[in-house]
Amino acid sequence: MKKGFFITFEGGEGAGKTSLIDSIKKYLESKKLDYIVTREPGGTKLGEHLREIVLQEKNGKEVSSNVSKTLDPKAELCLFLASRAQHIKEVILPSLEKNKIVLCDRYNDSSIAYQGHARDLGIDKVIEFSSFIIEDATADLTIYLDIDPKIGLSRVESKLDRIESEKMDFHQKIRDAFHILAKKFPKRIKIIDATESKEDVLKKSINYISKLIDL
Ligand code: Z5A
Repeated sequence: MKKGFFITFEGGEGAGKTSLIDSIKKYLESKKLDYIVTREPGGTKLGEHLREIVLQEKNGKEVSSNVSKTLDPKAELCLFLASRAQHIKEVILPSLEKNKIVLCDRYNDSSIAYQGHARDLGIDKVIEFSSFIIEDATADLTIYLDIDPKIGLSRVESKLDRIESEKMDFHQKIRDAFHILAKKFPKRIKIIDATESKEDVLKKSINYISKLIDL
C-alpha cells in the first residue's frame, strides 16, 4: 500500500531535470523530509546495465558494444520497461511504503514520448502496454521542464549519447509528445518553462510540490 509521494521529472535533453532534482533534494533536507533520488533507465543493478545498453555510454563515456546500434524500437521499449519493472519492485514501491518522497529523473512519460511518439510505436499503444508494467505505480506529480530542443541540446552538446544524437526532428517530436501528455493528464503533469532561471524553476516546482505535500 502506497503511503509516500511519487514525483517524476520529465523533459527533453538539457532541460535541467538533474539540476532541479538536486535543488529540491536540498530543500527537502532543510525541511527534514525523508526522500530518495533515483532515475530511469537505472535505479537498480539491472537498470544500470540496461542503461549502458540503450544509451551506449557508461559514466559519460561511450561503450564499445554495438548491441544498440541497430536496436529495434520495440526492443528498445522493452529494455526501458524491464528497467522500470525492476525499479518499481526494488526501489519505488518499498520507498513509498516507508513514507518517503521519491524523486525520479524520468519515468513512464519518457517511454511514451520517446518510444511511443518519436520512434512511432504509438502513444496510446505504449500507454496501454506499459500499464501492465506499472500497474498502480503512477506518479502523484510530474514536473515537465519544457524547452526548445535547440536550446536544451546546446546545454549538453559536449556529451551526447545514442538517443541525444538523434536528429532535431526527433527531439521536436519528443517535445510535442510531452505537450500531448500534459493535455491528457493535466492534474498530474505540470509544465514549467525551462528557460527561466534555475531559481525560478525551483520556486515553481516547490509551489507544485507544496500542493501535494505539507512542506
Ligand atoms: N529514455 C527513453 O527513451 N525512454 C524511457 O523510457 C526513458 C528514457 C526512461 C536518458 O538519458 C535517455 O533515455 C533520454 C531519454 C531516454 N534521452 N536521451 N539521451 P539521461 O538520463 O542520461 O539524460 P537526460 O535525462 O536527457 O538528461 P540531460 O540531457 O543530462 O539533461 P537534464 O538532466 O535535464 O539537465 P541538467 O543536467 O540538469 O542540465 C543540463 C545543463 O543545463 C547543465 O549545465 C545545467 O547547469 C544547465 N541548466 C539547468 N537548468 C538551467 C536553467 N534553468 N538555465 C540555464 N541553464 C540550466
